[in-house]
Amino acid sequence: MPKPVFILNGPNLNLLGLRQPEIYGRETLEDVADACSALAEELGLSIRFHQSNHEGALVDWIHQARNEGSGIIINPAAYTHTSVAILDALNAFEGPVLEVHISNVHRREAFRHHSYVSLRAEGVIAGFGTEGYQLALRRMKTLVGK
Ligand code: CA2
Repeated sequence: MPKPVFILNGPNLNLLGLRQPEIYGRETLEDVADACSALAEELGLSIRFHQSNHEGALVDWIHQARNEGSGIIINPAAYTHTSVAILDALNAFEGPVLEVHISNVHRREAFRHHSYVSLRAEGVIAGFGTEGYQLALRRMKTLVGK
């Protein structure tokens, strides 16, 4: 089995399913983690699923993935649009990076249309709801699972 895929989630995603269901749906982050674990098992992958409201914690997990991870799936949430620190950390990671957004950021405010992380990501999924995480995991299997 390859090294685990790190699935990283940024600020406020701990509120998933509890607020703004019209934008982010009714599934909780725990539901998303469970669905990812089940799919990972089916695909013969392992995952490490994390969420933090703190930029530095996300940077630390990306550093950890440099030795311990095969790929990174990241929903950086609001840090998508602001964080050079997360981009720099991802640039120091050698494996594939996939960016996920639950909502279609391009249909929303102009400040959500730019992503620092997209400068590094092999692919971006936006607007597929929480199903986007599973689509990203299937793509990650293609990229790391051979
Ligand atoms: O669509 C996405 O996944 C986003 O990354 C979510 C971020 C937003 O800043 C990005 O522009 C797009 C916001 C995450 C906040 O999540 C909440 C979930 C439920 C209730 C409140 C916030």
